Amino acid sequence: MMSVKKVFVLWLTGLSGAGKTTLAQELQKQIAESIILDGDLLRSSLNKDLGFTDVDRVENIRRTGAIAQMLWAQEKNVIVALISPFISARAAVRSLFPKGHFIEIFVDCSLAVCQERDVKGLYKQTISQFTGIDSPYEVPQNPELVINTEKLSINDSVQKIMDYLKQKKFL
Ligand code: ADX
Repeated sequence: MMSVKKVFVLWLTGLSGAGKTTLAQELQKQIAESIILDGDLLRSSLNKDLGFTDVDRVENIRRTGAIAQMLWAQEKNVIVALISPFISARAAVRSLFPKGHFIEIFVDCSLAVCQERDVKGLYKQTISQFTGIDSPYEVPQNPELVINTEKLSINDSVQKIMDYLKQKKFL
């Protein structure tokens, strides 16, 4: 029988400003052998050639999923912080992993609060094809976890994810 790896992918999806990067960085401090794949960073390097059309976003998600798969196959825990707005593109990435190892986490925060936080000052600009404004965000229908960052502190959010990983015997 093929041995089942004890490593996992945490796929954080949600609007810009929902808290994906912050959560990823806090999780990384607590999870050994973990690597972050962050949308903003990838877009400044590997995915520099991509924009924000639907087609480009699907390609962005596909590439990020491919790297995640490669790292996971080499026994790394992968923490992905990517808007990844499309259900079908996320499902395609999920299909690269054995059941249970791809953990989709909806980082839930209303557009109003993301706009109010406006961490990167992007909402106050008028950027076309912006997720949640004039580009769709498809809410996960059946994610492993929902983390509502309007209601939970960063610590409590991280704890909820760590508890899930312990419950599933990953940690
Ligand atoms: S994704 O939709 O293709 O998954 P990704 O997570 O890589 O997006 O990149 C999102 C980041 O790009 C945002 O956090 C923001 O900093 C920046 N950005 C620039 N333009 C847009 C836009 N039109 N929509 C969303 N994010 C944008």
